[in-house]
Amino acid sequence: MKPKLLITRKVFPEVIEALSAVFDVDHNLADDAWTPEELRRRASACRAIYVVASDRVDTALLDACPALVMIATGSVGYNHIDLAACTARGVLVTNTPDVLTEATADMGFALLMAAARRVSESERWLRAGQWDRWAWDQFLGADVHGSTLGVLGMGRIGSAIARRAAGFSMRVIYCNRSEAPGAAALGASRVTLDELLAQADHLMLVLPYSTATHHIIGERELGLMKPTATLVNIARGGIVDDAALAAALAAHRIAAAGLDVFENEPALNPALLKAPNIVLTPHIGSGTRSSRLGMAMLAARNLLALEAGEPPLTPLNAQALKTPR
Ligand code: 8YV
Repeated sequence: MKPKLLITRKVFPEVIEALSAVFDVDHNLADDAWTPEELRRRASACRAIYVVASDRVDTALLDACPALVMIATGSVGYNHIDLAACTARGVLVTNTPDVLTEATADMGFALLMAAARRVSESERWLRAGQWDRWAWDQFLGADVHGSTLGVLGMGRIGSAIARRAAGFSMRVIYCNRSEAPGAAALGASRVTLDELLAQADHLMLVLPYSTATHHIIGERELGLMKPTATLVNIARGGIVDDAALAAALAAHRIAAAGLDVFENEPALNPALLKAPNIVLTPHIGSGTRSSRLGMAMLAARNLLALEAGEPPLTPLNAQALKTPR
């Protein structure tokens, strides 16, 4: 009998095909977002679960799944998973780093350009039929080329953004818990958070979400930014206090924002929808076909490796394999 695998969201057919050769797959073809109760019920007899970032893997789920040995998340972020609880129970967790780095960095730049140059705001105005003449001072934005880019969180995606910034002749500063390897070679210098906020013409958030980074950008931090600055969040909702950001934009305390992630997404703080110069996208940072297929396949290859008795490709808690079950 094949081991049971639950796939919580509809995924590419080639991924299902590869997994079905080894697993008895229960696939959420309807692509409904299950409640935690529904997820627990469906996962209870499973050996492995293939989740996405909107699925919460907590002790209640782990307790409901006595046969569980592995969680593969189709995301690089893993703040939705109680990693310590998984490790304690000997449940291996894998994520999908690297394959989405470049696509997500592209999206960071897309949001930066669109927000700084008021692309969405002016398009909304044009579509509303308000364009009756050209004017010298219409929708003047901020220069991206030659400006100072602040990167909060200089990991793989932050470094990919810094590489792009070189092509725009930008000065790059970053804030990270430690000196980022390779940052100096990219011409990026490390500063404190307050220095980053005060000096950046454009601020890019690329750090993981945790209790330590919850609302790391709030009213105080927005107040330290330049009134001409752009804020871009391609990391996680909750890193920014969305209510404080909407208030800062409405009061022109900063000039613009580009957001791909939100607190409580897919619900949005209604104040963000009313903010003047804001570009909003529905968590599509990694959303190119090659990147999403790469992520989905990497998650699958991790699952297949486990069943083949091979080491996982991208484990988050390899030590779980040693925990007696
Ligand atoms: C995913 C992401 O598309 O990888 C991540 O952490 O945020 C996105 O790239 C999304 O989370 C789907 O699970």
